Amino acid sequence: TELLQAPATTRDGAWRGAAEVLIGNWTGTSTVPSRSLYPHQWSWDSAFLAIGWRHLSPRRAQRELESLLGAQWGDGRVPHIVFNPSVPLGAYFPSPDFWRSSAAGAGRGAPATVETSGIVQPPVHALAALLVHEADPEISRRRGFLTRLYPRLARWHDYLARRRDLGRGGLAAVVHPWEPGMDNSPCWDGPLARIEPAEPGTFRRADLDHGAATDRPTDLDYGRYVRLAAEYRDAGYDDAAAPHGFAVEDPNFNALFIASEYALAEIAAEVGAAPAGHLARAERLTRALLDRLWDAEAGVFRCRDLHAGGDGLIPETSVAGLVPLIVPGLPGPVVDALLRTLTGPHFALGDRTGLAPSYDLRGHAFDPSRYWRGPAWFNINWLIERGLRLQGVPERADALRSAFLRSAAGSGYAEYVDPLTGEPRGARRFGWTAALTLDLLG
Ligand code: 9WN
Repeated sequence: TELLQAPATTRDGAWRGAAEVLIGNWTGTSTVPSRSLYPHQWSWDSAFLAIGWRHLSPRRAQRELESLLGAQWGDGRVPHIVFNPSVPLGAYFPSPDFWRSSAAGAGRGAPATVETSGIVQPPVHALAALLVHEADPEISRRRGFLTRLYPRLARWHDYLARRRDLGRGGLAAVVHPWEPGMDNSPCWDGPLARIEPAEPGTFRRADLDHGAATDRPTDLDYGRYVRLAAEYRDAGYDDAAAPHGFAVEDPNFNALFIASEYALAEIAAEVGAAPAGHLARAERLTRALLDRLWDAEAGVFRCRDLHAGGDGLIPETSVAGLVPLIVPGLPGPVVDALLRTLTGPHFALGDRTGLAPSYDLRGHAFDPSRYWRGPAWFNINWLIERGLRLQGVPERADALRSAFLRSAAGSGYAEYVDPLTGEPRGARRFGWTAALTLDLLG
């Protein structure tokens, strides 16, 4: 019964549609992003899914995060995919026989009984855990939810801080384009150009069985993704030993790290641990984000290529550079500049669909249908909505919330939409689109 307590309002249609998607994508211990395209458990998807589930079933929301954190490696990393053993190997590429986590990752403490990938995704989990707890503190306390999760979340953040500060400037670096979650962002074109693609005949893309080739990354991108992942695997997923031909500091990844570190401080206080270390780390990360990635002239945070010469700042304007709006305590001029960029000609928030595109509308690589090279994504728009509230512009947040709800329900809970026309793209009945709809409906 807990599952179907719909609010008795005219918003029922959207609420029911979104609830049906979550229920349909639930496997018993977690939720697939899509039954067709992504039939396993993904890391940052799970965090967003839990944020939605808390409105339907706080228990399932907790299970979602517990099952993900249950596949954590001994070194603290939370893998970007946890594979469902009952799904055929050919349903998704790269499959467990590519990653070989239990064997190749044994030295890093990969689980022996569940197969996972060996890379990570943005750390949204502590933020999600706190929001799930707040939805029903009583069930959460009774189940010892935060008490059990806190040490795992703390080790996850320690992994990022200790093993992934490859630039030695205080931020966490990503070592594969799948890690920031924006696979084919134009930001990676420069760093990826140095990577020799894997031979085309050596792997088979399963994504093209379900998705239109023009909406997905290219074969050349995939060749490079495969090469980088294989090299990391062949180094035993050891961050100190791997060649890391791709190493980038991403503002979206690090902004989420900061927001989650603040959440971890609150979680620590709830479970009787010390919050001070988490607060101090969140402040240090914020200073590093400003020092290393802020481009005052452009009014946006940039990605930094750790293998490039000069300052390494990548001259592409991605929505990743606006997500730091979710970071508390940014200097006023930085917030003002971010708001100007968001509403100006490059992102035009409020125009057309009302959603923020994933990449500069005027950028040379802008493509309204190809994945992270232009389309509007719902998780990112949810983060920006949250950022607008945090930064004290509730009218803008309200408008974005309405645009989100209209597009999400109107697109059949699409994975992403054309930011100019609102046309649905990618998978339908997509997990986080539905989950975050529930969250915005409240
Ligand atoms: C690779 C599951 C994931 C999201 C990512 C999105 C996409 C995978 C893919 O799907 O990536 O991890 O096969 O394209 O880019 O953000 O977590 O929804």
